[in-house]
Amino acid sequence: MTRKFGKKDALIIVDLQNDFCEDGVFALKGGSAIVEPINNAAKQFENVILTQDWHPSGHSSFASSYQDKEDFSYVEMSYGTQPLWPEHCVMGTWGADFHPDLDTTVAQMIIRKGFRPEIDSYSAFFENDRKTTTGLSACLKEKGITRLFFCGIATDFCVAWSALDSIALGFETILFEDLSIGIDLDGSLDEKRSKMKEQGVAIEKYSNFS
Ligand code: VGL
Ligand code: ZN
Repeated sequence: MTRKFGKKDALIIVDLQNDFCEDGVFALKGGSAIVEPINNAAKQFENVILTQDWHPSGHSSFASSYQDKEDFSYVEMSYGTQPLWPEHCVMGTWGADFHPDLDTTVAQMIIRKGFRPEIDSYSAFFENDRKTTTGLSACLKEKGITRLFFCGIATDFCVAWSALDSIALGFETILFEDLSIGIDLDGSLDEKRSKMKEQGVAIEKYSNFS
């Protein structure tokens, strides 16, 4: 079989998990709709990597871990301002599982993130303190992978943070925006889209990409 993408390319499918899709706590619209197109795209890649948001219960990014905080409010952490989320992707629960229709068999690697209680982790490369590494960059570089394509959830959080780190780490970086959906908290979608463009992330439609 000839694939569209080569040895130096990888598709990184971010957080395509139940809690971000229609039946989960975030209940984002459009989660289920991107699963089949992502499965088809993944068949065109030799290198496919999944990320999985994977929190212990009582995680510091959950509003419920504080006395008087509401979902989608903010708190100051040692590493900066952190939005507080509903309890989601608790390790080992249904919400943390990948969407049941996602073809996970093609993935070479699953990067779990957010498992340290005191620190959130959006990017596939670094936790939110921007220092603790997941090891993904070294792993990709050792394999000779130079071009990374991102899709999944959420465009304005885990996907954007991953794509921005990817560019900063020297990978050619492409976002498939038609294979991604966002949360859009207080204008975060526009903000992250501009930032990605400014930093050199190519924002493309998989359906047009050749
Ligand atoms: C995400 C908020 C909290 C994401 C993860 O996958 O974008 N967003 N945890
Ligand atoms: Zn999370």
